[in-house]
Amino acid sequence: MKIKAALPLALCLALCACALGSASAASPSEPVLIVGFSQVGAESDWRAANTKSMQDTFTEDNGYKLIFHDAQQKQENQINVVRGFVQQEVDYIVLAPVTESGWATVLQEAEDADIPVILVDRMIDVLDYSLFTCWVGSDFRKESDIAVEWMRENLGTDLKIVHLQGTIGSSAQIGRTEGLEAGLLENPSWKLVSQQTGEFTEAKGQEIVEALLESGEDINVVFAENDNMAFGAIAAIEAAGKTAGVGGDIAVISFDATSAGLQLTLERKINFNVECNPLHGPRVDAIIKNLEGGMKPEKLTYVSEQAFDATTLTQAMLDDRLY
Ligand code: GZL
Repeated sequence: MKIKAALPLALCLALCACALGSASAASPSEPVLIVGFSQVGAESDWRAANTKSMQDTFTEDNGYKLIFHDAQQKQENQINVVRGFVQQEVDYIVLAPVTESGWATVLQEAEDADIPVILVDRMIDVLDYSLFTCWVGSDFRKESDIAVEWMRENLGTDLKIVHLQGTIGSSAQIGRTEGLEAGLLENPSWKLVSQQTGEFTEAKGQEIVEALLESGEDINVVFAENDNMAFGAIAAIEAAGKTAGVGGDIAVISFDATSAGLQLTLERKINFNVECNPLHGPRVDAIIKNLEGGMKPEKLTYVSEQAFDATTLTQAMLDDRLY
């Protein structure tokens, strides 16, 4: 049963309880909201932390039934599962879009079925913002500008950069690439040795850097658009008998600041790591509870994030972190 979020919460709860009847695991007075979540995949530590945050939040104890789907980084899988959520008449659809384009048709189907769509993490490129209720995620261009400014201040002028891009067409790749490309224009002494996508995976990051080192390319910086590609780059650098990180042959810049990424930053194998916070579960829970209460969420919500310099990072700082 679809209930307009504009109704007072008490009436929503009463109607939900009647509609769900004995099907709900919650007691009759507590509604169970069915949430369909289309996740990008399981390509990185960041993605695993994001999935865990959602699964830890959307539990029956918290009044939800979560239908989780891993799209294995394929947009067609996401479109198909969102269409399935519409047919199942879930109460909410949460979508972490793998790339920005191609969403208008299926989101129109959700809108026609009066099912709110909440976007998390990456953004979509649509003209009509009414196709989604709201978005919560990161400012990827800002993340990249922070990294580039740190490079300018700390790595000097003679930079020979390997750029490991994320999934082409994803907001994280678009924003982080724009930042580096702006930095290359502003710092003409910086040289882009190679720019390739590692699909946010460790294996492809390692493959790219291995091939470049074997070909004798002169490299002194790896700009990896996520931790897992940085992990692969570091493995390749060390396999080639070189050193990565602070005072090493090749400086490494990374994004995500996952626990594994910050451990390598603490070990000074990553010079600088920009956080991209994946803990969207509680944020989406708050949005849904506000919608159920008849409140209208902000259309776009950017999460606040920090950055970590290996030379000032401490174990205590790692101990305090949630992912
Ligand atoms: C960023 C997210 C990216 C991470 C990668 O918000 O979309 O996707 O940076 C992940 O680790 O694969």
